Amino acid sequence: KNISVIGVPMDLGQTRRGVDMGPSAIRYAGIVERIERLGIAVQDEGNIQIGLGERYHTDPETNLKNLKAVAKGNESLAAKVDEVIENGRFPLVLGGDHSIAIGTLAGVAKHYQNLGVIWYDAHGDLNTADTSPSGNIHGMPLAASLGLGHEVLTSIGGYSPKIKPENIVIIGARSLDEGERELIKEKGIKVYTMHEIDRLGMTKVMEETIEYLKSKTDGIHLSLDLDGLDPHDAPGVGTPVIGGISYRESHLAMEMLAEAEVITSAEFVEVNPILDEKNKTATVAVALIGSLLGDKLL
Ligand code: DIR
Ligand code: MN
Ligand code: MN
Ligand code: MN
Repeated sequence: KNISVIGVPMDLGQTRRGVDMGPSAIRYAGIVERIERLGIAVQDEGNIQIGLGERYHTDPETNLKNLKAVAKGNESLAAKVDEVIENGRFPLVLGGDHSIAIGTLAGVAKHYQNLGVIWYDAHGDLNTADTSPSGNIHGMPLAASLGLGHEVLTSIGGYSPKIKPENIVIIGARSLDEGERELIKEKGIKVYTMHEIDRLGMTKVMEETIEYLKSKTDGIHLSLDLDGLDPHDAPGVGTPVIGGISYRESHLAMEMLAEAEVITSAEFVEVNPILDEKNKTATVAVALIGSLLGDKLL
């Protein structure tokens, strides 16, 4: 399938500067060339425009940071992703902070009855304005896509909800807020924490994940937050958490998804070259995308 790369220089979903340069860093690390080397046709669609307005504005009523600007960027992204899929192409979205998953999913989910989502992340991203300790919208995209939280976020793309709790698998969780834990239990969301990854091994985790989603979904979106990986392998992220998934395990996960031929859209987020070591994290992102798209040594 032909791939469209969409850059989203969004940094307003959190407060650390530099993650808006994530798409540039991933391009610099050779994403387009990597995909071309696989013999796959790829088009770089450029970046979604993200406004500078309202930077550092906290809504006094809801405690949400930069709500309007985050919502506006996500509306543009949703429209672009929708157009790409409409044209029969595979959207590969490059962040930017994880708040952009709201727009990506808004553009993707309207094309599916039962979209599955693999959320590869140290965090649950299941906060709402009421439960968030930070007010940062990058901690809320999975909740917003479930239809939970501020209406400005849940209504992006003009419909809600985008996804169902039983079609989600979270992989790599090791930092969850109280409200997120309650929501996971209440909705019965499937989560492989680092504990399960250690105990079962990544092979079993991915076999189970694919088995769990494959039968009941008509497409699967991969939302990969680079902080799902251990900071040793992916140091260029805004909210690193020790004890994460290794580079090797992540490669294996991507290769198993490629073999199963189940992924219909993907995004790689939270690459922050300012916090990185010689663009290591963007380079890891490119390598993982290569494996996800079927790269094999032999
Ligand atoms: C935290 C951090 N749970 C929050 N979330 C992050 O602010 O809601 N998500 N870093 O990727
Ligand atoms: Mn995240
Ligand atoms: Mn995260
Ligand atoms: Mn490999």
